[in-house]
Amino acid sequence: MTLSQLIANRGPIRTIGVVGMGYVGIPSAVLFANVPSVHHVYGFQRDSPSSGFKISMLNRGENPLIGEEPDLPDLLRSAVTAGKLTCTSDFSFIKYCDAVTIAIQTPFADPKELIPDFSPLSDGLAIVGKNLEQGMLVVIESTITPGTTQGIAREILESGSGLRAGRDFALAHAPERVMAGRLIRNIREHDRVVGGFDDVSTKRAIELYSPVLTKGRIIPMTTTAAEVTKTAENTFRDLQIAAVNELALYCEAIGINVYDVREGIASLKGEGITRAILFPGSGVGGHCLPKDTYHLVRGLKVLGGIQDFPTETESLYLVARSINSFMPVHTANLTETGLLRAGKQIEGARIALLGWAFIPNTGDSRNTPSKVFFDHVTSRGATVSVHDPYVKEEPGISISGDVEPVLKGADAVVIFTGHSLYKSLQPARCRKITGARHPVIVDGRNIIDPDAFIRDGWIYLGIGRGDLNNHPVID
Ligand code: SAJ
Repeated sequence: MTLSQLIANRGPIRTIGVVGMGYVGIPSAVLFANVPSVHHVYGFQRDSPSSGFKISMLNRGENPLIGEEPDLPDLLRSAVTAGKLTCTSDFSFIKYCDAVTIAIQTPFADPKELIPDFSPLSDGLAIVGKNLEQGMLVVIESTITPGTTQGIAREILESGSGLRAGRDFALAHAPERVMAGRLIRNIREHDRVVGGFDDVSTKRAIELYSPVLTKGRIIPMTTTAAEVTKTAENTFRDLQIAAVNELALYCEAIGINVYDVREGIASLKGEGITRAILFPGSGVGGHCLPKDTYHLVRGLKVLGGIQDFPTETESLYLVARSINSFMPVHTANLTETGLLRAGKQIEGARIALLGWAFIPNTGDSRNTPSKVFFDHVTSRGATVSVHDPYVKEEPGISISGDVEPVLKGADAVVIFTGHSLYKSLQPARCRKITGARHPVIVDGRNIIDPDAFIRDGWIYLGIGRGDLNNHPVID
């Protein structure tokens, strides 16, 4: 019997399994469960010490994710109340599903070696393989190195089940494109790239995702093209950020204001003209950009492609990564310059670090560049106290939710995250709290008014602010 016949015998997708109750899995499961034609959704979650608590929370209709997620709580409650969503650590229920999606993180064990830590995903694939039945659809939503779906993922599923992709079960990659704070909207409104192992797999995956899309449309392609799309779309964003970060360093070196230049460049408009100039900053964090470039570059090795490329030339994408990874160090260099102008050494200096989250007004601190800065200046002998209005805890680092105790006695104040709260910092009041005659302020996100602080006697330095970084100190 062909795969098409096996799928036809199953009929429409009625029972769905989602493996991994995280930022991607939970909104996915909730949206699938709210599709009228879907009978039941199982949210699969290992009962691990760090995440097992989510199972009972979700079954009570409570959202375990931190931060505001519009629409998610209501959709979750209605799905659970209707009895259409069950979370469980019993993965044997996978065999009752018509389709299973896998949304498990693929972090890098060591980016230097370009080796991702596939163990969590491989474990998830192995469990799905063990419970795989003929005619089922398996979709990987995690961000993966190009070549993974048709490569090791397919091998794990086939060896675990004794079945063959494309013959006995459908296989696809439909990368997630969600951002904390707008999970439901992103899934509904972003276009959905769907890469099938073969046309039958693509068709079945389109049937799975179409009902949850509102504005978004399906973009069908092969699994490898889908894997490259996802990793490249984040690589391109990292590249754009690196381009403006290098421009900021250039403007500092020649004493001009990068924001004047940015405004000038952005003014070039018209059909066919694109200058997506982004914003320079103290670094690039998050669960996407710091790692997806390495996934993309590694894809060439996995797929064994021989790329025609200029000799002795490093990948542009890896150069972009090194520029963005340098920005927290540059922020530390600006801090040291400011301290020297205040007659202080970085060794023994007290630094107030404002902002631990990697994006403004959230508690998400994954791969935060603040940590790179913290480690760098601490290794140079500085004492750092950290404030963040949203991030409550970080292993090994104490974070205060109250800004005044962090400012107290500080020789330098460094703004690392563009939290709105920092826009209202009052120069005179903050300087009084520091107790320093000419405290240093380094603005990593262009969020404060430099003149107000300079007029009050602060030593100001800002990323890209070559026009101000040597300003006279006002007594
Ligand atoms: N950043 C800059 N300058 C910028 C933009 C961002 O320094 O102009 C820094 C941020 O401070 C942060 C990091 O880059 O530390 C990442 O910021 P982000 O806005 O890219 O946030 P992410 O990592 O959550 O990116 C997500 C990605 N979405 C998905 O993977 C589905 C990314 O593809 C999106 O482009 C991005 O959201 C978005 O556009 O909002």
